[in-house]
Amino acid sequence: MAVAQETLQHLRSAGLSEVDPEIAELLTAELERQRGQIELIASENFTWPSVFEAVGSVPTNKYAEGYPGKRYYGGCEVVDEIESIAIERAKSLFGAEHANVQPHAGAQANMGVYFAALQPGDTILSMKLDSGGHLSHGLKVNFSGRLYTIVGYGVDRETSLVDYDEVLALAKEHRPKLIICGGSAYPRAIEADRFREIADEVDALLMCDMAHFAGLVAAGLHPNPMPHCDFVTSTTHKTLAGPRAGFILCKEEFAKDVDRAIFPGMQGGPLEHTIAAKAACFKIAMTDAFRDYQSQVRANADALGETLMQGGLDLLTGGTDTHLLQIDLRNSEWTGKDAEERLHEVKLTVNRNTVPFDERPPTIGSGVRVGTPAATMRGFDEDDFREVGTVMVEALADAPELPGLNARIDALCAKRPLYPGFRGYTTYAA
Ligand code: DSN
Repeated sequence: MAVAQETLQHLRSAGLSEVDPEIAELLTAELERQRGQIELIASENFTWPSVFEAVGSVPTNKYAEGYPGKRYYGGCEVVDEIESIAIERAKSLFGAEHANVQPHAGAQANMGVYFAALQPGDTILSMKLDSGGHLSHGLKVNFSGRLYTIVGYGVDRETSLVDYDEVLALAKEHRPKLIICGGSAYPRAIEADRFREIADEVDALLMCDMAHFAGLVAAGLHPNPMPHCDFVTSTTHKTLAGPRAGFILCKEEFAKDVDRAIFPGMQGGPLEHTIAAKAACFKIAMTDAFRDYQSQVRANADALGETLMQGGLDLLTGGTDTHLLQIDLRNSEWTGKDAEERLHEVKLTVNRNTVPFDERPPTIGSGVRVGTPAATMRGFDEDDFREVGTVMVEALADAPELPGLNARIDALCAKRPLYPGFRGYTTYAA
């Protein structure tokens, strides 16, 4: 069958569903997927409609290499204002002397700090991946592990908590130029003040990667690492609930180095539409409503943790101070991979994870990481999370009645609709 030739005139005004129905249908399918399951991946969230609007906005058309007032392109007067507002809001939200809001994602934020603070070959002391660190903190196959000498600290075998004596001993032995605290799968508060004492003893710089708990910091529910650190990096799309992106905070003395590291060091044109969305995200994060949301994220994490433990599952550290929990499956029949797949069957979306001293490879893992930010965003309260926890326990028991568990998750999803009123991507047209 002949496909009608698109006219330039039509393309100039047509919406996605007209131009590319295949992709529009898949976007709607993804919306329905998100609506029809319970999102428990600790690093994911459902962002605000206002953020969607900014991400889909006209600065996507604009090149703006450089920084506000110092660009390499004309026509930057409006995006200069947008980026300056985002910078000021980031500084004020976290009490930072300097902010760079251009990193495209968390890994780029971390890379920006390394490029600003280190030379290739310098030593970084960071948390091992299986203890809760992140691949951009020094995994061998990541740029961080390839460019720098990495020394990893772990957690205590009994408590699964950071062993500060070990961190100090390793710092004294290896004299790192940079110490990193924070990670992706550590359920307890990051004590940046204690890391600062260690960094001072060995004259090291200190960076905190607060990507996971930045929203809790903004809400005053997790200690702010900024007063103790030279650099703080973050994403904006996890607990912060903003666009998929990153940013760096630092002391003024490192401002120029950080800015130069990001541009021209490693990125070209900043994504000013995403920076507009970051500005909106920071504004929302300053409100009482956001504090209420984060308080509910925390309360829900405690309710879920208690339910899982009452149901016989082990949690690393026996609970959480944050939005995330690590289920330790080593005393069960389950691997992380199998548990992830079983939970998927009852529409609970999680990710497998290694646990400290894991003998299984990361592709299998002996843990499952869960978090409460996304479901809390659609209105889940403690009772809802107790029901989620009960379904998880039953799904991981012997011979579960899967259709019944599925029906219970369907009921929760119907009770707490995601983006009610949003009809998907089939009616958008200019
Ligand atoms: N930050 C990671 C996570 O926590 O899922 C992804 O790289």
